[in-house]
Amino acid sequence: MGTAERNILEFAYKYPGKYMFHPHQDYIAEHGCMGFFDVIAEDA
Ligand SMILES: [Cu+2]
Repeated sequence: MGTAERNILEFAYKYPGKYMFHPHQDYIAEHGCMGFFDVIAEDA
């Protein structure tokens, strides 16, 4: 995605946990841009 672009993504993880994501554009990656998905177990 480009700067200021927005999208809706739907996906599932097999296991709960903390999953890091980050951009691959050098300038912002080198400045520490990153986030985490906090994945919780789905109620049965
Ligand atoms: Cu990467």
